[in-house]
Amino acid sequence: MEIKVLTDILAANKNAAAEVKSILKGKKIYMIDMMSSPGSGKTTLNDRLIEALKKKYRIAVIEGDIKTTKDAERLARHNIPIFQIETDRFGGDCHLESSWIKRCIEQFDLDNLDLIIVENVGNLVCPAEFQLGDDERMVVLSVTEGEDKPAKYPLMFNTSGTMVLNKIDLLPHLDYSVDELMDNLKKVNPHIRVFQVSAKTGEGLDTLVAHISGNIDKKKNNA
Ligand SMILES: Nc1nc2c(ncn2[C@@H]2O[C@H](COP(=O)(O)OP(=O)(O)OP(=O)(O)O)[C@@H](O)[C@H]2O)c(=O)[nH]1
Ligand SMILES: [Mg+2]
Repeated sequence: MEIKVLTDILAANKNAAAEVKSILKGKKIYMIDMMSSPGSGKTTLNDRLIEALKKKYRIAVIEGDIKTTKDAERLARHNIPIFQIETDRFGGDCHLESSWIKRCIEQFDLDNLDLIIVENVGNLVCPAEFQLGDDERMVVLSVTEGEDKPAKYPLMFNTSGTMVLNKIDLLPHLDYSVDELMDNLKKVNPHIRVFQVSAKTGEGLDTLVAHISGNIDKKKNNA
């Protein structure tokens, strides 16, 4: 008997990502893969973004964590479709995989959605390697993590189209150089768009909301 071994897990993930992309293209739904280290503020930012965007757009969320449904519970007040993936049930992976995203989106009412926000597992390494079939890879970095992160974790920053620099309300209390961060970032990815925000105070969020709205509209209007 021949025993078959799945040798290329990234290739399998890529295939499922292409299927997700094709489904979302057919339904003209925009999808964001939001990634960051644990605690950079993804759920806090999501809460703000949903609040601002839900007046105009129909939104669903996929939450990725190793364990607990805490983040899904934090967003439950919005009364939108939310899936929580606990990777602990699939071996405790430190990232989401596209086949899981496919299974989630197949259960959403895709004819009544404009935007899907995926909050990936908090990790600055693994999620970068796994494409999900999204339209926008968004890395969130908070100012308490240091200026060197793009240099130390280049894959995350050079495969993302957008970086959100969060917690800027803390800048007056820190010895932190935004210029130094930008230098490190541009060396790794000169084309990345950057938004400086505070998910706590709301500062800078209007520009980010306008950017996302523009992209949702663009996808809707493309035949
Ligand atoms: N001062 C400040 N605190 C923030 C901001 N955004 C988030 N926080 C705080 O940072 C902590 C972590 O925020 P979360 O939103 O849970 O971070 P997360 O990235 O979703 O965390 P994981 O899902 O565990 O990876 C919480 O105590 C938030 O209140 C911000 O803009 N400014
Ligand atoms: Mg979270």
